[in-house]
Amino acid sequence: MTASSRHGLFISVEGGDGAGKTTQLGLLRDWLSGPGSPLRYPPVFTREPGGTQLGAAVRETLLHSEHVDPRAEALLYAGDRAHHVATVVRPALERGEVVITDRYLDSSIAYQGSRGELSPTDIEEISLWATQGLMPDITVLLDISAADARARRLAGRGETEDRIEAAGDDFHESVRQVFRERAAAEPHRWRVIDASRSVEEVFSALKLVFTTEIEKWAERP
Ligand code: Z5A
Repeated sequence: MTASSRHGLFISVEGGDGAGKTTQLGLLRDWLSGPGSPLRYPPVFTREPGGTQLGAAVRETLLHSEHVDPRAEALLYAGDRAHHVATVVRPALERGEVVITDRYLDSSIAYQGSRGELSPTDIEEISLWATQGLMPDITVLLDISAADARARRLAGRGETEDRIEAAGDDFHESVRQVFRERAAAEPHRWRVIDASRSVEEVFSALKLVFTTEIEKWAERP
C-alpha cells in the first residue's frame, strides 16, 4: 500500500489513567513498524498533550501545576490540540499516512467535562473550532474500572501521582462513564476493548481492530 495516493487514516486511543495505553501503544508501534505490519510505511505515533514542542511545555504546565482555572485548563488543552493538528496530524493525513494519537478531543470532554464546572458541549465546540472540525476515523477505548486502573498505577509506580491521577476514584469513574457513553452514542467511530485483561489479551484485541480498520482503509477508493 502506498502512503501517498489516498487520504490518511486517523486513529485515537483513549482510556482512563492506568488503562494501559502506554503499554499497548508501545506494542502497537513495534508491530506496525516491523516486518509483520500490514502497512508499508510505519504510522505517525503522537500524543496529547505534548505531541509538539509547544505541547510538551503545555503538558508540563497542565500536569504539574497545583491549580489551573478550569476554563484556562480547557483552553490550554484545546490550544495544544490546535497546534498539534495543524503541524503534525493534518499534514501527515494529507500525505496519506496513518496517524495514531494517544488521546484526543474525547479526553477533553471526559476529563474537563467531568468536574461539573464546564459544559461538555462548550468543551467539544472549543476543540472543534481549534481543530477545524477534525475528528478521528476510529477511536479505540481501553476500558477499565477506576479502581482496577488505580491498582495498576500504584503497583507500577509506587505512590507518586500527578495532579490528575491523584483525583479520586469517583472522578476517574465519571471519566470512564463519559468515554463509554460517547462510544455507545457513536458506534461507527468507537471500538471498545476490555482493558482489564492481561497485556497479551488486550493487545490481541487491539491488533484485530487495527488489522480490520487498516484493511477497510486500504480498500477505500
Ligand atoms: N488530559 C486531559 O485532562 N484532557 C485532555 O484533553 C487530554 C489529556 C488530551 C495525561 O495523559 C493526562 O492528561 C491524563 C488526562 C489528561 N491524566 N492524567 N494524569 P497521558 O495519556 O499522558 O497519561 P495517562 O493516561 O495518565 O497514562 P498513564 O498513566 O501512562 O497510563 P496508561 O498509559 O493508561 O497505562 P500504562 O502506563 O500502560 O500502564 C499503567 C501500569 O499498569 C504500568 O505499571 C503497566 O505496566 C501496568 N499495566 C499495563 N497494562 C496492564 C495489564 N493488561 N495488566 C496488568 N498491568 C498492566
